Amino acid sequence: MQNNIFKKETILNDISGKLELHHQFFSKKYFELLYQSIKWKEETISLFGKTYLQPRLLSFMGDKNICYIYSKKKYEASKWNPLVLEVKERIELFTKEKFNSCLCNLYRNGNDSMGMHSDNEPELGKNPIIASASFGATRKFKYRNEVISDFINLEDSSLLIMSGAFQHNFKHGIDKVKNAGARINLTFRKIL
Ligand SMILES: O=C(O)CCC(=O)C(=O)O
Repeated sequence: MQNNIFKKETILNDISGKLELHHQFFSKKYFELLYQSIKWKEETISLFGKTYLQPRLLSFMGDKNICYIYSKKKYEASKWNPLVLEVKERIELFTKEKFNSCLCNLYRNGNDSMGMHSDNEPELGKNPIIASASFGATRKFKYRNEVISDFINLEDSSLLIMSGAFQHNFKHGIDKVKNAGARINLTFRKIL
């Protein structure tokens, strides 16, 4: 049975973008199951002519023939993991939006991170809605523009919805931190 007792927090809701956080949105079962069942991969990233390993493990999945160009690298979607599909369906029921792909990130510990960036690739459309599900250790989600620099804690089983002009006006990322346990983040996207 789904847990429907969750708390909504509106972090940002104006012309610069919308950020909405739902605490305890998912059942607690997911972290371990996703950790075991997703085929996590090390991926490289090219920066200023040099190639580095990304500081986390990844998996990109989605509907047939979906590809995504992210950090100048093309990812072809693998088949949906049934649990990721279950999470997606729960989000779709709630948001009344449809998603066709998911970028899965595994932060193995506090040394893993994600640099500040915007998800503003043209294939996501003008004001994309991105649904971001977090499982496992709490990590700080930093976001900033020229005026605001703030963070929110993304706890286990929470759902963050980024929408409106957020990707055009803000960068976001996850810094390294001391002594964090593993965390999984699933970001559901609609690739046009
Ligand atoms: O791990 C997170 O919460 C951030 C994920 C993210 O920014 C992304 O996948 O683009």
